[in-house]
Amino acid sequence: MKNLPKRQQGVALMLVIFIFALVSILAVGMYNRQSLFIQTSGNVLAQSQAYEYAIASEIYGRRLLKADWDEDKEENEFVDDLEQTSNSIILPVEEAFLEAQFNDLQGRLNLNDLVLLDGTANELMVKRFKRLFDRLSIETIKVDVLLDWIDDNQEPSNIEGIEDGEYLSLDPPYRNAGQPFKHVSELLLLPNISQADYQNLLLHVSVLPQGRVNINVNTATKEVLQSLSDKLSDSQIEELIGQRENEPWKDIESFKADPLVQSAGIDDKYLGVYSEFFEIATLITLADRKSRLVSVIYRNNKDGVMQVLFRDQGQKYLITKDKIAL
Ligand SMILES: [Ca+2]
Ligand SMILES: [Ca+2]
Repeated sequence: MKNLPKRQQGVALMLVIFIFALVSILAVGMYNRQSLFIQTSGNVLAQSQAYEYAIASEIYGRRLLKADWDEDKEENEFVDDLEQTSNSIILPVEEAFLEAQFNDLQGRLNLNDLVLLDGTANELMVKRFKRLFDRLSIETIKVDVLLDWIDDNQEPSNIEGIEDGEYLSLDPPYRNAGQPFKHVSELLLLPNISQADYQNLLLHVSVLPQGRVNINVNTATKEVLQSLSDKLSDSQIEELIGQRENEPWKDIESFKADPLVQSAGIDDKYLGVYSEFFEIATLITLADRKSRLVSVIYRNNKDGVMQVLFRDQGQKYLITKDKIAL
């Protein structure tokens, strides 16, 4: 540049600075895109890794259910109690932290059993649900509203029921289902239900096939047991629970023969001592992210064969039981 006049040297310098600036802008742009790409790939990788851990937890859970069935088969005594399902487990795994619990879905009241297969109200179950709602102090939703949600007629049940007429006057308007519940979160579609009542109910109600599932008295929650009669006091319920912890009922006859059950006048209809529907709920924490999976498992009591009925990654309140470390 020595031989160039001063003016031209200045132009060349400006050009160099301009090119340098341009290259820097491009480089920063490329760097940003690259880091975003690396972060996105990292997220996707962590997500699928967490999902694989959750699936592994489900498979392990299914093995436990099978082993449990095999044992019952050997003894020819099909009984499911709370022994294996009363706690949640925590387990550190490579790079992640796993929390999981079993839920016996037959320890809860099946929403779909509010209605019989012929479409009419199941009065015994309606009574049980009303007692459960009283027991849990559920105020923002009425049992009759649930009943009308499922039945496929348009006549409101009793005084508190509501049908399409009410739903269509809501903003936005919609219709009720007129069919069995498909998922427990449908409860949130019922007008005015509070989040607190919903969460409270989640632990005591289930969504299972209509007209074929018994309530397992060995795994029923305290509130569900109490819903079987209005003659059971708190202390009597505690006594019953203490008894079943010592020795679960082997069949429904021995449950019926219990003096406490007799004095409470419990109707043994839709009651049983074993379960076929379970939930395996898993929460994985990996790289500061939470990944959730709830698998609903059907274990056929006749042959022990298992089916995953569905998998749900959208549930929030998964781990509810006391934790034990493995
Ligand atoms: Ca109705
Ligand atoms: Ca209806």
